[in-house]
Amino acid sequence: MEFIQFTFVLVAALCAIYYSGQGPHLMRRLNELVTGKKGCSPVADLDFVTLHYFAGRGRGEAIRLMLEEAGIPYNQTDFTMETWPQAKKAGIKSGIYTFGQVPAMVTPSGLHMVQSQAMAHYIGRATGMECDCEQLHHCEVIALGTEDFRSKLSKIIYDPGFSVKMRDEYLQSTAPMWLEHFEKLAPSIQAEDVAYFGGKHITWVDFLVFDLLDVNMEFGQVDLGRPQVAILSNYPKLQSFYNQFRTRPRIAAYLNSSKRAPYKLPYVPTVKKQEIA
Ligand SMILES: N[C@@H](CCC(=O)N[C@@H](CS)C(=O)NCC(=O)O)C(=O)O
Repeated sequence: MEFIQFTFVLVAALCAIYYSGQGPHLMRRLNELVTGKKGCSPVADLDFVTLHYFAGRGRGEAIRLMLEEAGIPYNQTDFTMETWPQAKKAGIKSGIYTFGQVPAMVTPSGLHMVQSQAMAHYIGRATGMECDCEQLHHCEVIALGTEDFRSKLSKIIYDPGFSVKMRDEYLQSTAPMWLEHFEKLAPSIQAEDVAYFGGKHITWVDFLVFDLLDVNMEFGQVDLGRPQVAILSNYPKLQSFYNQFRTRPRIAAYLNSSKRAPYKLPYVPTVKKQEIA
């Protein structure tokens, strides 16, 4: 009898949850309670990471920032142009470099993976810096948007013919157009509030956006015989996000440490005579 009553109450409760539309919310709370991690589909902790990448910021930097913020110890391969060809061969042979490229991350428990955004997302899931399930599509849109914006800058700076004219065009038209889009997505500014791109708590997409803004800030500041450009000055929400993010204690400690590689352009541009204003 008791069992029948219990079953009846259980079914009634499940129906009530289903029809109230609160199911996903309750599942999230339950998930958080069980795993202690915020966000959709958490995975096991990462206790140590080897980051395979070049000795420079590039696509490794958002990953480093996440590891720093989460307090996960890591070491790095710091490849150079000389050491890379051999490492690439070995990485392809062992299967770690799925597409023959880095960044890649490897853990003592046998996890290995490539693709910087997939890695950032995984670290987010392992550390509670993951978006809520309802926000996941929004986070993916932002992440892929950072990739598209990033590719515009990469296209010019990795061009062996990179010139000051290309830099000017980028800063005058390409970057403002993309920053305008991101300004619309940026969290609102409230003096006391801490704002994030993926919802109410910090997530992996904040690291992708911060790194993207930082790369653009640095690019605008490089001395190429032109006035420097404070690239975020017309975008108050992005500027506020950038400033807030920089002051997170672990992020600030990393940004100010000597272990952070300096910003460097792959090619020093040539100023052609007709480009001198
Ligand atoms: N979509 C990949 C791109 C990886 C990529 O382009 N890696 C470059 C360095 S940033 C690389 O490994 N270059 C050396 C090579 O391809 O041999 C990601 O986001 O991780």
